[in-house]
Amino acid sequence: MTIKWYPGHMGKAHEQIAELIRKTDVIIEVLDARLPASSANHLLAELRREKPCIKVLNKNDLADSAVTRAWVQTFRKEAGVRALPLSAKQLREVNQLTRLCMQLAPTRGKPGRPLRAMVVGIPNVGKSTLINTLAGKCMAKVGDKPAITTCPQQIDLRNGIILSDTPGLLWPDMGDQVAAYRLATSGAIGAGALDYTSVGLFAAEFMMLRYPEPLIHRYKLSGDADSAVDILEQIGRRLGCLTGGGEIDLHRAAEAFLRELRGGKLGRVSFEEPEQYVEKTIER
Ligand SMILES: Nc1nc2c(ncn2[C@@H]2O[C@H](COP(=O)(O)OP(=O)(O)OP(=O)(O)O)[C@@H](O)[C@H]2O)c(=O)[nH]1
Ligand SMILES: [Mg+2]
Repeated sequence: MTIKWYPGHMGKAHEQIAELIRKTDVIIEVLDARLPASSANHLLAELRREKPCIKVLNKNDLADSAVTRAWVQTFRKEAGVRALPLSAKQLREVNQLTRLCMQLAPTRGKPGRPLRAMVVGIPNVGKSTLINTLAGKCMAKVGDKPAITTCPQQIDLRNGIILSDTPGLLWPDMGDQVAAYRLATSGAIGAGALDYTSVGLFAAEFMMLRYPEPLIHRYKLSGDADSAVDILEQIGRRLGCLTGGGEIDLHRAAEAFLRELRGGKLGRVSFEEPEQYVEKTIER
């Protein structure tokens, strides 16, 4: 099934971000550390132009640390870009952002000349969580599903920095369906726009190829699981996802499996690596 999700508030958010960006000194683009290429929004890259940018690789607690290190090296080669892996709930890690913002806009952050930073990124990536950690209190609404924030909000950190929280933004045409499936696996796409079974099969196949040990270990998979359907069926059996008639309910199995994968129950996982990104860019 083709994944496409661009609810009405996103078109409006795109216009609002375009307007706000003109008065912004530093852009904090929040990426998902597990899929830094697929979670990068080309619409935001176009809006950003030459503005200094910090690429935050968030949810780093869930990502494969060796792969994150490779991504950081890749992003550091981009002009005007700083890359910072972190977990938005960890104050010590998040505090590095304040210092980086000041470095990137040294004439700002003074009385009468606040530094204006805008936090942008795809839905459910942790933008509002990051802002709440920086603010030291719950200023922005947070939730474990996409499209929690639906209009921009300004938050004065009272340290010379004014932050804008913005709604998660995707793009109308999801031509790259591998990227769309990675986004869906991570939880960035609204549940109503998803066929859970297809996404669960995609994720099961990926895990079997890239991280087979935690998958086999957690669900005690038998050796005859040689297709994605077999794997998801075995997972469904283990997790007790059965229909009234005792058959395996693949939809429920996919939902339960994705919940576990997203919650880190299968260990730290990255869905893409920089070499794949470079190859893909060259192909285009
Ligand atoms: N494990 C982990 N979870 C995180 C992290 N940051 C945020 N989350 C969780 O991700 C979910 C989404 O967080 P939000 O801050 O609402 O995300 P958002 O980017 O503001 O989402 P929208 O407003 O919908 O665009 C919440 O359940 C957070 O607790 C992180 O670094 N690690
Ligand atoms: Mg939000």
